[in-house]
Amino acid sequence: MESSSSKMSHAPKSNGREEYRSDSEIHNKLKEIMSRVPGKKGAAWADLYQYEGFWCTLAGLEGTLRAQKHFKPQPNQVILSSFPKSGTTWLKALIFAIMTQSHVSEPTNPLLTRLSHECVPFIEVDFRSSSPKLNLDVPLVATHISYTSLPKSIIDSGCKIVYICRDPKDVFVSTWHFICKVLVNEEVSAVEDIPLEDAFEFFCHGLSFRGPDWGHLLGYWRASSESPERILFLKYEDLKNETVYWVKKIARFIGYPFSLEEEDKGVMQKIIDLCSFENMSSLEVSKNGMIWVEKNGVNMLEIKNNTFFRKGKVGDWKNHLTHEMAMQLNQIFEQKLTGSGLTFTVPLPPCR
Ligand code: PAP
Repeated sequence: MESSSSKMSHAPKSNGREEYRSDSEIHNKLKEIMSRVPGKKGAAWADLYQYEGFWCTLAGLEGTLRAQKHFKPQPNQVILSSFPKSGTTWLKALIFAIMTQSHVSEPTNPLLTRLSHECVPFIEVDFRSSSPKLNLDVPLVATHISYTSLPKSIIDSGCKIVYICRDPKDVFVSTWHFICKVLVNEEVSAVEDIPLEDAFEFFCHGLSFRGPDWGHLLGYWRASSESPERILFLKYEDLKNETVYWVKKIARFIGYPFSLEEEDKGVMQKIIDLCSFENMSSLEVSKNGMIWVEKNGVNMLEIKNNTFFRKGKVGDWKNHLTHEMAMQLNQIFEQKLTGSGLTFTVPLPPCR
């Protein structure tokens, strides 16, 4: 053990990041992270550890390191990236449908019977498994990994990345509901439930899964500003308000533009309707299906698919956060994003 650990500390560096040549080096790195950094529960469903400036569960970290080592993008690979609870489920469905648009009206369309998370794998989840099952038919994968920690193979390949972010107030509220629902599915729920106020404080300190949110979106924002032809930066609110415009833009960006004929046939509108919150959340698979995710090295977590469909609205934070909480989060983000050119400009309603 000691000798491989010392080998690991001499692992070659690439762009300042250690590269792990074997699974045992990854294992040792995880042990080092666990021992060096105190795990913190934070606004999450499991303990969080810090790696390259971001908080993550142990399972997520293992997947990240494995993806860094093993993931090789296909030619024409498209990567969907997001901070958790920013619109991933929706964007996965939209891009999957765009890339398979000729099947949009077919009853065998996978999106009708499978959650979009099953159609479009997360690389960090897939590479935790001993037999990764990436769908090679559609070169689309997703990730919650920060830009800093993306596999170097993705950066070097120059493949297209579509990033989605969301008003952090709605991200927080969505995250908190998700944690509560996930915990309710577990037997320990009653003991581990996190009060909204506590989760909020954690979130404001960046302590959430893949947090801090501001660091995550700034990483992609800056990379997108430097290489707009490689990274398309979207906001959930824009996609909600101007869906047609953004779906067209996404399709063109990833190299699957709608032809005039397809537009005339209403293919784009069919995709939008198929992936709408109303349609997706009412599908049998969304209402009654479930997926399993790995919680840590030994346990599996059962998540009901309906957990991924709550309200799907812009501004639901108003029903959960006080004016002071909203101000606090706004101020944190304003300060963190200063000078970046990125804003979340939705003004707060007057204090009641
Ligand atoms: P993930 O990071 O766990 O994959 P993600 O899909 O990014 O979650 O976020 C879930 C949010 O997207 C939920 O928001 P809410 O809690 O504020 O309601 C969910 O309702 C919303 N969502 C899921 N599907 C859609 C959709 N088709 N259209 C719009 N919003 C959606």
